[in-house]
This record gives sequence, structure tokens and C-alpha cells, in this order.
Amino acid sequence: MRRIPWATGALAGIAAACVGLGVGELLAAFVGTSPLSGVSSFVIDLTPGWLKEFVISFAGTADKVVLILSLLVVVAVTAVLAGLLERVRPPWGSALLGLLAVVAVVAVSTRSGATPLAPLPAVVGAAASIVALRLLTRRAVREERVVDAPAAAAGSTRRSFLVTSIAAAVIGAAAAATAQTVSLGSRAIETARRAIRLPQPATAAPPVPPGAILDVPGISPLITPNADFYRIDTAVFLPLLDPAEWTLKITGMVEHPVEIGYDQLLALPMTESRITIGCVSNPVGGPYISTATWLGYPIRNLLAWAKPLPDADMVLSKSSDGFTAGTPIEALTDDRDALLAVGMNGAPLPREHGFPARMVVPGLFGYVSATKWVVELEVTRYDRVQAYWTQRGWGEQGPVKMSSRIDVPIAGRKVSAGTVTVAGVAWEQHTGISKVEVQVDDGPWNEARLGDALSADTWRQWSWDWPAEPGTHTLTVRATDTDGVLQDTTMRNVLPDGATGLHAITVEV
Ligand SMILES: Nc1nc2c(c(=O)[nH]1)N[C@H]1C(S)=C(S)[C@@H](COP(=O)(O)O)O[C@H]1N2
Ligand SMILES: [Mo]
Repeated sequence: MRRIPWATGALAGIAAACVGLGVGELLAAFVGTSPLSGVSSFVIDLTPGWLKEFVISFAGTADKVVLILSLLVVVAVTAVLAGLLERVRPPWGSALLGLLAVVAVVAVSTRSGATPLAPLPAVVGAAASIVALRLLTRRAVREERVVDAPAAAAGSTRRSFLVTSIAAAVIGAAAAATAQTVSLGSRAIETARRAIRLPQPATAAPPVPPGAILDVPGISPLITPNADFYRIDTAVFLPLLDPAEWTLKITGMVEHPVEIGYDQLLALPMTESRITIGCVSNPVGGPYISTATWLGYPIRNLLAWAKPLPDADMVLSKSSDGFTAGTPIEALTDDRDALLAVGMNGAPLPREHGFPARMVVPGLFGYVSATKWVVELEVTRYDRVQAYWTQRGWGEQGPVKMSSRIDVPIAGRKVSAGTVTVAGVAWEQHTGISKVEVQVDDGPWNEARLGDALSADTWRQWSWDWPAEPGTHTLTVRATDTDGVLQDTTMRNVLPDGATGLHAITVEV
């Protein structure tokens, strides 16, 4: 067998390592631990104090960069060795790459809190690099054989090895770099988020009365845990906002533009309020509505500093990712708890719910009021500018619509005859619910038991014990608000300003 030139072997090794890094780091964006970050923190743990201090003394906060670069140099040298070995003594080059994988697996699995899937990206990445090394070496060998063939053919095949290996190296390295910057950034923000200590509220929400929570299995919890809170936004990648750099600006038709940073915001007297927010795209009976205990600063106070001009009628809130919402200025200046929120159920806002700060406005759909990752409030007028969803055909003002939902029994499920508890939630934020009724087939409306209201801004749980008789039945629910208005029974689609109609389910007894 003809031996391939040593430079060819080295290139094959580098390309194979890049492929492995790219596959491993990309996979780690979804599952397991990033091999590069796992090995970095492993190395940090093993590094003696004097060496750490030495690196920090000349590199400062770039110490992580120095570490990653050193690791990459080690990987590159090993990769070149692997390529050269594979050229003369296959499969010892592949074995050397396998050894790198073993180091990575040990590193990621010994991190505190490592899950069983933590080493998966390292293993899959190593496998990909070994396959790449073998394929590239085989192709190089094949090309050497045709070197004696007519010059044109030889040139084109050798070019094919070069093109393939350089392309593999570039794509692999780019994939690794992208995955790394995305996840390094998000890890840094998550670390900053975890370090935040939220202040105690100056105005606390009254405790939840025991009568507000109905003991029915399967009913929506009165306060939605953060992990279960519905999520709607246009963000493909979550915005990465560092609270140390974040500010909120109040601009536009104001006497005094205002700018406030995160620490300044946390130092203000905070209000705690339990508020239900919902999405205009929630179909009747749908899931896009949840309730949290929010901690934030009243937006009316911020606006009071800025002093809006008298002819302003809208506040255009802007997210760092370009989303905008247009909120009627009255809703932000009247006495409701329209908050610039920093806390959700006792924790700093989760990143997917707008960290470090978002708006929460009782009584309005999210798309006109609940801007996450908010960075600017521009005081303006509806006849001057349109917000994101309004430009796309949705209503301008977005007040919520009264609605009620059956959570249990689950639609289409079989239940046994006898007493069946029918239960769910009903809401009309900032007005409040006074009555919920359930109808079986075409029968009379039966008044449900209502959980105590927390406030006009939160949904209420309801339940009704149904003496269920065998057969297939339709259950329908309707609510009445505290003004005595009955829920709108007309079936309307979510576009342009929210669905109406009654939620009905069919169950088999
Ligand atoms: N930055 C930003 N904020 C946003 C949105 C968005 O797409 N981007 N969507 C809005 C919509 S349509 C809704 S219903 C609520 C949802 O908030 P949640 O994801 O915390 O439940 O956020 C609002 N705030
Ligand atoms: Mo929404």
C-alpha cells in the first residue's frame, strides 16, 4: 500500500477532530454536557491555585478564553498525531481519538449534578471523529493510487480530498463555535440569574385563603408553577440579557426621559400581586392562560417620573429582540397592578418568561401588554405607530374576554356512573367572576361551587358534582362576571381579538 504524505495525514486528523467537536457541541445544545465545557471545568478543578492565579494575573476575565484555547491546542496536537498514526499504523490513530473521548467522558461524568446522559455528546462526537478519520484516510489512500494515472485525473481526485477535509474542518469548527457561544452565554446569564436575591415586597399580596383552592384532582392549580406556565413568544433563541447591563428607558412623549438599571429597580419598593395572564390565541377551552404571584414595580410610578404629555394615549413597550406591544396608557396609569415584573412565584423571572424584566398588566391580553425582555417604554399615540401583532392584523387594544374552562373530566374519557366532579377555572381579569354554571346535554344550568376570589385579576376555580347516568353526554360551562354579565356564547375565532363561545366536552359514562 502506498503511504499518503504526512501533511495529508495531519490534515485528516485535524478535520476529524473538528467534525467530532462540531457534532459533540451541537448535540450538547440539546442533551447532556458540552464536552468542551465539561473538560474545561474538570481542568479548572485540577489546576493548582498558583497556576490559576498566574493565568488570572495576566488574562483577567479572559482566563476562560485562555483555558479554552489551551484545550483546543491540546486537541489539535492530539488530532495531528492521530492523523499521522492512522497513516502508518491504522487503527492506532482512531484509538488515540478514542482516548480523547475517554478523557472527556470522565470529565463530564464527574461534574457535580452530572446526569446519566451527560457523556452522550462526548461519546457521539468521538464516534463521529473516528468515522471521519477513517473515511478521510481511506480517500487519501485511494487518491495516492491514482497518482500514477494521467495527471488531470490525479489532480482532480487529490483536490477532492483537500476540499472534503477542509470543508469538514471548517463546518465542524463553525458548528462547535456557534453551539459554544450560544450555550456559554446562556450559562453565564443563568448563573447571574441564580445569584439574584429578590427583595421582600413593600406591598405583599394577601395570603391565599384556604377557600380559594378546591381539592379536585386534575383541576388547574390556582397558582401555576413556573415550569407549567404557558409560554408564547416569537423568540427562536431566548434573548440573553445580562442584568448588570440591562436598563429600561422611558422615551417619547414625556417631559423627563428616564433610564433605570436592574439594581436601581430592585431597590425600589416592590409590589407583589397574583395576576392571571392569557394569550389572545387561546382557543375556547385552550391552555394558554396561567396565574403567577408576580413581584415588580408599578409601571404607573415609573411613568409618573417621566411625566407623559397629555395627548399620549399608548405606551409602546419594546423587547430586546424587536417584539413590541402597544398598551393603552390608562391601563398603565390607573390603580391596577400593572407591573414591571422581576419575580415570578418567588424566583427571578425564568429566562423564557422575560428575564431580567417584563411587563404584566391585569385585564389585557399578553400581545398588547406583557412584553418580556423589555428594554424600552416609548410613550406615544395609537395613530402614530403600530405594535408587532397589530401590524399583522390583530386588534389594537386587546382587552381580555370572559371565559371558562372544564379541566376535569378530560374530554373523551370514560367515567363511571355516580357522582362525577366536574371542575375547572373561569376568568375575566380585572373584572372578576361571580358565578359559574354547568349544563348537561340540554338540561338546566346548575350553579357550581366557586373557590374564593383572590382578586379581580385572578381566575377562580369552580367545581360541580354531577350525578352521572350511563350514556354519552355533553358538558357545557358558562361564567357570569361581577357586573352580572353572562359569558358571550357566540362562537368566534381567536383572530382578531380573542375567541368567544362556551367550552363544551363530550364524555362517556
Ligand atoms: N418579547 C416578547 N414578549 C412577549 C411576546 C413575544 O413574542 N416577545 N409575546 C407576548 C404574548 S403574545 C403573550 S401571550 C405573553 C406570554 O407570556 P408568557 O410566555 O410568559 O406566558 O408574552 C407576551 N410578551
Ligand atoms: Mo399571546
